[in-house]
Amino acid sequence: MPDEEKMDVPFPALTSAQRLHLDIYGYVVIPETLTSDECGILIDALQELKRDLIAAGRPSSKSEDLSLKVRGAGLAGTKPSHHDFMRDIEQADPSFAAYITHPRMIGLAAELIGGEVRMVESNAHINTRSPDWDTQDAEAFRYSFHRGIDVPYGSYTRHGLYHCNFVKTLTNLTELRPDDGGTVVIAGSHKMDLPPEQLIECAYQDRSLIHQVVAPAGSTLLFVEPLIHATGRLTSERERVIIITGYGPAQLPYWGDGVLTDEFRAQIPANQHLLFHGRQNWNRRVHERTDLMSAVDPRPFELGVWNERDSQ
Ligand SMILES: O=C(O)CCC(=O)C(=O)O
Repeated sequence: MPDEEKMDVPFPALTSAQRLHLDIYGYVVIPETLTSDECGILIDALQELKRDLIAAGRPSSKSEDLSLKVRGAGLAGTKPSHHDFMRDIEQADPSFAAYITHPRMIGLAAELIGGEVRMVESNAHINTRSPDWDTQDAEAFRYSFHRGIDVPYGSYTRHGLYHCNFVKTLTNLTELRPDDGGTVVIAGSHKMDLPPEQLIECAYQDRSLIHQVVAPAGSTLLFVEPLIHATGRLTSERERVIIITGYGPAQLPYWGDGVLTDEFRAQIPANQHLLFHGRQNWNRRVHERTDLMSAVDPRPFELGVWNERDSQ
């Protein structure tokens, strides 16, 4: 691929300690990936999208009638809820495309995927506590635990380091204190090729196996999808706002329900073709970290303007 078609992304994107944390637990929280101003821009745009989706009658992201959707996006749940899961948001606001194309996010995903990446889904959640939160028994609470890909198909190890073909960057746009419902994970489950029901049952027997994200606004939860995970239990009066991109190897398909408009397609620069369109080819063009102790590429990157990114 000519250099002008390659984006400038950090490599390695993780410090050695972050990489080790990811390998052991299946996730790591990266601080300060976005500034508070950048979080504010994304929150405003997500709140606007949420208002517009409600005004449009809560269209399903699965609707085949694209005219019902709002700027390409829809909702996972069409009934009024304390938890709005907005799907296929990639075209709904330029700041969402800026998040997807953020070089640090792509670098984080690419390091775990072990080569070129494409966007496979683009989502956001805005949630408050459930109406029955105060009658729930915290000790007996059950999360909606799930994993996005199974362990043997989704993972491989090379140079002693874990890699995965389905990775998410989930950025906390609001501060998450312990009662703010940060994402929960069953730590280390990304390497356990066992029925998820068994792993979940064991985690409820020993809840220290369940780790919850408690982190400032502007931090990113990087995790691999064989890791069993769920939305946490929110009991505070605060609203949680998160934005997520799913990334995969360039030859896997996009699996959201969004359809890029001609207008959006026309704005995709050469160095983002792979990210938005992938490549139909057997060669995934491996680029792996070979040493845990390799120095991180620490360059700062901005949310910026999505289609004005530097090439390599
Ligand atoms: O709401 C959350 O924190 C979890 C999101 C999630 O389950 C996912 O992206 O697969």
